[in-house]
Amino acid sequence: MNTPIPSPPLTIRAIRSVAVDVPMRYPLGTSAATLRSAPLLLIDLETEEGITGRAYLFCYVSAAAQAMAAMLEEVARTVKGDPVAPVDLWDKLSRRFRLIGVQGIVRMAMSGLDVACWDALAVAAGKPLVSMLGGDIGNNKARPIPAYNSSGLGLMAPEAAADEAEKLLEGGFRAVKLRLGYATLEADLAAVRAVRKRLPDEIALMTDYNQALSVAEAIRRGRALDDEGVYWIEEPIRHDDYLGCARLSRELKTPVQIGENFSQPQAMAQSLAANASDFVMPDLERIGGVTGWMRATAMAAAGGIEMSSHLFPETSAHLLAVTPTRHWLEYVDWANPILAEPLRIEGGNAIIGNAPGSGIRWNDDAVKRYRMT
Ligand code: SMN
Ligand code: MG
Repeated sequence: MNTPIPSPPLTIRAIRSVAVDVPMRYPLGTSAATLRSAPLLLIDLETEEGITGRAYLFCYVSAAAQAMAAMLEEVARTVKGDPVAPVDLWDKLSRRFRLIGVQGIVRMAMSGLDVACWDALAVAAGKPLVSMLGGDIGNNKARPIPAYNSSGLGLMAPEAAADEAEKLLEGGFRAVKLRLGYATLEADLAAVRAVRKRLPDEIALMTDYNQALSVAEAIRRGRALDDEGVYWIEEPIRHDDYLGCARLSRELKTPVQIGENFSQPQAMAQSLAANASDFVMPDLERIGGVTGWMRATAMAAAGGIEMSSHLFPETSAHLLAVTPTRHWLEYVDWANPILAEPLRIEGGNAIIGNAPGSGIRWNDDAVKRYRMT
């Protein structure tokens, strides 16, 4: 009989964070704001045992990075000396932050800790994160993780969008996402038609309104898009108007996609109960890290609803590999400059490496270069 060698439990010593602002290759105009750089908060979870867990948060606006770092310091004070047990830590922190509310940047800081904890556990076990969660890398050949390139295709002139769409297919992608929400339906149609015309028919074209429309306008524009070869219409209206989304899902032929704004799995439960969308796409830092994602996968699987990821392609690839109803990985190259080894895409699919953990390690020179002052 083999005698198992117990690995020591990990204990939280400190959480360090560094804010960086990484220029984007393609500026991203959305119906809400234009992003020219990606403000990221890089997290190192240090343990007494010498193992480090890593994660990053997407801050959306650079001013938020400081606030998120401050929240993370409060998280660190709350969990210092605790075992690296992410489910228990989520519980403890939910209690600690009940008065301010586990939402907004509070829940983002908690998610950052959660992702770093899971990374540390996997690194300590010497296994890729997917294996820690009960999956097998080998299976990804039999059932790949298709990725769409979302690194660009903001609001811009139709022919410029078509040019950029072609560039985004480099590297073998078979799907891209176009941002919509121009001033008029005609302008939306012009962008979709220019891109669709330039792309081979078998390339999927997702679209994203970033909550720009009223319900009535979304029905009008959605009907017009129904015959334009669009794969999904994302966040056409306010993200939390589940009844409105349900009406759109019923009335439009094109699938409605929502989920990046689900705040913890509870929001996704409410959305599913309302039949708000055809597909879901939770976001790692809003759903509650790896712990929240795994709870969300159970609901999607029980409801038989296809589940994609939002941002964070490196960790999300591991998570989709253990998501029974896995659909598309959203690929963005925004963190690539500060990563020692960016996520690989081959033949349009995400490739999970054999490195222990999520595979996130920093390119220290680039971190120095892009550090916020
Ligand atoms: C998005 C995400 C993050 C920043 C800008 C735009 C968009 C998406 O909603 O789903 O990619
Ligand atoms: Mg979106």
